[in-house]
Parts: sequence; C-alpha cells; structure tokens
Amino acid sequence: MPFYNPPDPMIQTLRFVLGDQLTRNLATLRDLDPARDVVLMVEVGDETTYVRHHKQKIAFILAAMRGFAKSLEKEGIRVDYVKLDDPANTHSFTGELGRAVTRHKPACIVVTEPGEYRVLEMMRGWPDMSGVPVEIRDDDRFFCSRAEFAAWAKDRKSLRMEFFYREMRRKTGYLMQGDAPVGGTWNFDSENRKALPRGHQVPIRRRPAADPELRAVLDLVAARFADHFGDLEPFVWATDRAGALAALREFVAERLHLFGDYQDAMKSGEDFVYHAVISPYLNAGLLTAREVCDAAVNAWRDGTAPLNAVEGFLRQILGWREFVRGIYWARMPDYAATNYLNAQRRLPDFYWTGDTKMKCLRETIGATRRNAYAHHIQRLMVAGNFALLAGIAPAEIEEWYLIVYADAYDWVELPNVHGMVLHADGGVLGSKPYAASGAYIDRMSDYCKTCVYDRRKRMGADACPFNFLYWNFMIENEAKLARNPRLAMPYRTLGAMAPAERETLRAAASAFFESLER
Ligand code: FAD
Ligand code: DLZ
Ligand code: SF4
Repeated sequence: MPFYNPPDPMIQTLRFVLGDQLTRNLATLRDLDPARDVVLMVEVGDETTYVRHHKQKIAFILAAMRGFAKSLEKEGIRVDYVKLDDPANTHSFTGELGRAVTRHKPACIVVTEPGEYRVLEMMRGWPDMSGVPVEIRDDDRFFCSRAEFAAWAKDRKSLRMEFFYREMRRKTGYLMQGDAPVGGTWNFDSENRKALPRGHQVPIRRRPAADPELRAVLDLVAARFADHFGDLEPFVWATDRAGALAALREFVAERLHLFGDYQDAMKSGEDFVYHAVISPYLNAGLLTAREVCDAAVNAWRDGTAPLNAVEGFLRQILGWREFVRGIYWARMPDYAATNYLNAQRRLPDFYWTGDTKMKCLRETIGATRRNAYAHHIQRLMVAGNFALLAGIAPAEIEEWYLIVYADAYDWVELPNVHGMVLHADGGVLGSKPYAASGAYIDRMSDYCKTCVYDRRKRMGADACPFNFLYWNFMIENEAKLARNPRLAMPYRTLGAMAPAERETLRAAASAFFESLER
C-alpha cells in the first residue's frame, strides 16, 4: 500500500497538489513540515473526463503524479494519494478534499492557484465546504505573476506580445547587454522562416522506456478510457523529472542550434522536426520555465547554439507562454464567450478520424493521434488555419485542442485557439487572424507535393481547399477585417477581383462545406 496514510488528528496543514503542479519547489510545498503536514494528491474521474482527453495525456499525468508522490515519500513526506480505482473515490477535487479533511482534520489547507478558471471557482468554495481556512498561493513558477501582468496591461490600448516580451527580457536580463538586446535587435524572425532542404535528416527523438509503474498506468488507461481519442502505445513521453531533464538535455545538444532556422518548417513523417517537445513537462511542472531558459541561454554562451535559435526559443517561453497566461487570467471568464467572427460551423469528423484527402491535415491529425503532440506550425497554420477559414464554432475546436494535446490546459490552450487562431476575441491577443492560403503550407512543407489537390489552383475540382476557403473567409468577414492595416494586401487583391470570380470562389466554398456535412 504505497500511498496510504492512516488518519491523524494532529495534522497541521493539508497541502493539496494538483496533477499539473508536480514541482518540488511549488509554493504549496515550500514551508512543508514533514512532522505535521500531509500532502494530498488525487486521481479523479472528473479530471480525466471533463473533456475526453487523449489516452496518452491521461497516462502521462497519472504516471507523473504517481512518480511525484513516490519521490516526496522518499524524502519522508507523508502523502495521502487517492487512486482512480479506489472504491471510495468520489471522483471530484472537492469530494476528495472533503474526505481528506475528515480523515486528517487539518487546521488549514494550502493550495497553489490552478491552471484553469473552472478549478479556481471550485477552490473558492472549499473554505465553506470544508470548514477549514484555505490559502491559495500565487503560482510563482511563471516569470510574470497575474498581478504583474494586470499592472502591465492596465491602461494599454492594445496588448502586444512583442512589447510584453521586451519587458520580460529586461526583467530577467536574458540575452541583454545593459538596457539593449544582445545582437542589437529583439527579434530574429526574418532569419527563422526556412523550409527544410530536400533530403535533410532531422535528428531522431529518443523515447524513454516504460517501467513497471508506467506499465500499470498504461493498462489502467487502456481498460478505462478505450473509447477516448488517440493511440496509447507506443507511448512517447517521460513521466518523471529525470526523464524530462534528459529530454531537455537532448534538445539542447541535438536540436536547439537549428530551432530558429526551422521553427516554421513541416515535413511528411517528421512529427517533431527541431522543436523541443517539452511542453507537457513544463505545464505539468516536471521542468521549470527558468531552468529551460537558462539551459538555452547557456548554450548560446558556450557557443553551441547561435543567437537566432536561442532568441527564437526564449521568445516562445519568456514571451508567448507568459503572455497567453497573462491574457487568460486578465480576461476570464468573459474571454471564452466571445465570438467576434460569429463562427458557427460544426467540427468536421476528420479532426477525429484523420480521414481527409487534404495531406497537410492528414499529417497533422495523424501526428496528433500518434503522440498527443503536433508542433506549433501544424497547430497554427494547418489545423488552426483550416478551423479559422471554415468558420468552426470556437467552443467546438477549443474542446478538440484541449482533448488532443498532452500539454493542453485551459490557461494555455484557450488563448492560443480563441485568440491567436480564431480571432474570436476581436484582436485582444493578436492584431490579425493568421489566415493563409495553400501557398503558405506549400512554402513551409513538402505536403502539397503528394496531395491530390493542386495548391496553385483557386478553382476547379482539384483546387486546394485552403485557396477558395481563404478568399471566401476574406469576403465573408470583409466588414470586420477590411480596415485592418495588416490585411491591406489581401483586401486590395479582393478589391481588384471581378464579381463573377468572387461568386465562383463563394460557390466552391459552399460546395465544399456541403461535402463536409455529408
Ligand atoms: P517549441 O516549439 O520547442 O517551443 C518551446 C516552448 O515554448 C514550448 O514547450 C512552450 O512551452 C512554449 N511555447 C511556444 N509557443 C507557445 C505559445 N503560443 N503559447 C504558449 N507557450 C508556447 N502550448 C501548450 O503548452 N499547450 C497548449 O494547449 C497549446 N495549444 C496550442 C494551440 C494552438 C492552436 C497553437 C497555435 C499553439 C498552442 N500551443 C500550446 C503553443 C505551442 O504550439 C506548443 O507549446 C508547442 O507546440 C509545444 O511543443 P514544443 O515543446 O516542442 O515547443
Ligand atoms: C488533466 C488531468 C487529468 C487527466 N487527471 C487528473 C487527476 O486525476 N488528478 C489531478 O490532480 N489532476 C488531473 N489532471 C490535471 C488537472 O485537470 C489540472 O490540475 C487542472 O485542470 C488545473 O489546471
Ligand atoms: Fe494542404 Fe492544399 Fe497543400 Fe493539399 S494542396 S497539402 S490541401 S495546402
């Protein structure tokens, strides 16, 4: 019985650690007294099914939770760990906290703020539910606290990542020389848009071996969540800190130097390209953002990775990751309800089955199913771009992203999908929608070469759907988007288009949508 602790009326503090808070230095655990405190961790049905997560996502979190609990126990810390198949499990955070309070009779409960608004709402009810004071601590694993972001955002007419990122560079001193950015510029994006050369061999990403503990979790998930999306095996994730650190080291040694050059590149059969593939570890707490940024900046100092790669990588973590979290907490709960472009279409079935003739989507959904992962450009410019152009209802596609990716929690998934991809927030997160035709996908990938559609054609039976959908999107949203200075070019082209051509594009899009319904 590895995790069971008998009732103890002397417990001072019950420290509740959630499945994405697996960090030894978590605020909840910092002043822990092993003699008087108990750590509570619970596997609950509500969290495994509030959306029907990818099988590997559930297995990753449960295995990582069990491993983390064991590592605390090795330190002599008492952990009250409730397993999913415990017959007394009430299957909710609130129910399990209530039972734990009855077991341990603590004087107080300590938690760290959660990653999802719905869980914060639960936490607010815990003092009344338990009759015990509940202290909710800041999650200081982020560089920027919620209060600091709110202060930065206050009185700004628009919130732009670039300016926030510069503040974060100044605050942390990463890649700074006094007040100026190292290399004389904040941004190396123009160097970072290369496609992979023909025949280029991407380094192979190593997969950790399954131990007996992971095997038990995989069997549990196979039995209990058989009808959830995604392949369970081969399982591609490490589930403890040592494995996460090894993945970080492998990335820094073998891929970081080309991260910048190929950060937007896509290639058939290459599920990871030069990406770090560490987001599940970061978001669950197995790695900290600071140690990841330190590792990258040290590689630049040591001369093993160039500035464009390291700056590009730092920008993702110090910039985007912190920025989307700031927006989430500053704007929730109203943020999720906006639908600026009034998108209403149902999510096509092929997002689940991968059964589509569009090669780019087949590749992206295939990778997603295999790994509970797709890299950023597949998420943004393929799966996301299609959802934007097709006018998929925000709630439908947001749920898909939350389900299918092992790194998906509301704080990070929602702003990326709702704001960056769908422009459903009307421009809070980004100044324009990332709408693109087939030409972009062709430039950055080899997908179009073996696709049944012709990416050069706008019309006709074999025209690339991204082409007519792109123009249909611009026409449908003309009233809302035409005055956006960043969309001046497409609207100039549209302005020069003959009415008959516009009509033909609209008709092609309608026929395509009808075929999707069928
Ligand atoms: P790399 O490309 O190697 O980047 C390094 C790290 O930077 C990532 O691990 C991640 O922590 C951070 N990062 C990069 N871009 C972003 C971003 N836009 N927002 C936040 N962090 C970022 N990321 C998630 O962690 N969870 C999500 O649910 C999620 N959903 C997304 C949905 C859409 C539509 C888009 C466009 C992006 C989403 N992202 C999400 C951001 C990004 O795609 C992933 O963080 C990245 O693909 C993870 O793979 P990696 O570790 O190989 O990242
Ligand atoms: C995602 C997830 C899953 C699948 N299961 C659990 C669980 O059984 N127990 C737990 O503590 N956390 C789980 N999580 C992560 C939570 O959903 C996450 O902590 C909240 O969404 C707050 O961000
Ligand atoms: Fe995707 Fe169009 Fe290229 Fe086919 S031709 S892979 S549908 S962008």
